[in-house]
Amino acid sequence: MKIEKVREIYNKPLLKLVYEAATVHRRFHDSGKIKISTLISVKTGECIEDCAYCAQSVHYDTGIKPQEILTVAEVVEKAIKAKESGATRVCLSTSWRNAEGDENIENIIEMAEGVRKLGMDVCCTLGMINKENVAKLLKAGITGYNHNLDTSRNFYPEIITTRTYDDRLETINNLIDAGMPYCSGGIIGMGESNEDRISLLHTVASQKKHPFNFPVNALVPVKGTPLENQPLVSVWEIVRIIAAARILMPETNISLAAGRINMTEEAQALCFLAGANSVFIGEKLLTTANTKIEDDVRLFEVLGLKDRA
Ligand code: SAM
Ligand code: DTB
Ligand code: SF4
Repeated sequence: MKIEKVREIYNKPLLKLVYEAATVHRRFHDSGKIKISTLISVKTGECIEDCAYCAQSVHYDTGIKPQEILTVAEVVEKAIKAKESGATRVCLSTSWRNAEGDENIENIIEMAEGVRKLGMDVCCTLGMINKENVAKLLKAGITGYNHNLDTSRNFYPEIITTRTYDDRLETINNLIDAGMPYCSGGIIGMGESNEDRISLLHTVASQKKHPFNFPVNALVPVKGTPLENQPLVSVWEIVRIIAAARILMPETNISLAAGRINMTEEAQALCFLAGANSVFIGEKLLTTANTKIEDDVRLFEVLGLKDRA
């Protein structure tokens, strides 16, 4: 796909873009369904990477409490609570640079087994990973792996210096080659330009396989990080990237991931109209606050959105 094509879609008048995206959405998906997931931060903080947006990087003094890896029982307990709130999928997250070491992988597999017994899907996001370990996770019934490209190749070094864009792409390739459904998207509101967002969309949409999920995170500015003073990104920008992604990757699910807490319900509704069909529910995302569970339940009811189990 040519980048000009992505640019042309991205720059359409907003309502025209939303209408086209909504049309594509209805052709490929049941527009009354969303996937409701919960994040469990199974290992928090003291990450050696320097991602400028992240509360968990050891490079910034963000005041979060580091937490060594949770036990299987603790993870299952959190998953039970999430299920009671209406989540049907759990995403296990770790503040690891990469997923390696037999013990660590075994640990995650045991957690996943415990959660699967509750009848929930399990995804994970454990940093960079090789094909061999992906195969182990796949065999254990893990149904997805998140690894975000975050932004464009050009803007990436402004945000992360401890690993390269090609490192990120290599993990995505490992996931594709091992047959693991992968989830990869980005963050907007970090000071990137429209051209950076167009480039991110172009890169993801040009992979040999589209991700099963494209998360759109609106930066949640975290005190102590280099991006703490970034102004909140406008809702129109969030809607625009969702709509463009929906048109470019019609079969991919799109998550309205971080940042819902800073959006009105009407703004979220517009995102669902434009093709977003996945959200995280729960008191917290990983380290930052999320929308209230009861507000979400009510919003989904009002909008006529049911979980796509
Ligand atoms: N350590 C793993 C990794 O980086 O792949 C997994 C966890 S990491 C926190 C997952 C994703 O959360 C990041 O790729 C980023 O897109 C998103 N994220 C982290 N902090 C964020 C923030 N403050 N605002 C918005 N998105 C954020
Ligand atoms: C994704 O793209 N966003 C989620 C999930 N995948 C792992 C994480 C959002 C984290 C928001 C910041 C925090 O709570 O620390
Ligand atoms: Fe570490 Fe992931 Fe945060 Fe980057 S985004 S600092 S890799 S936990």
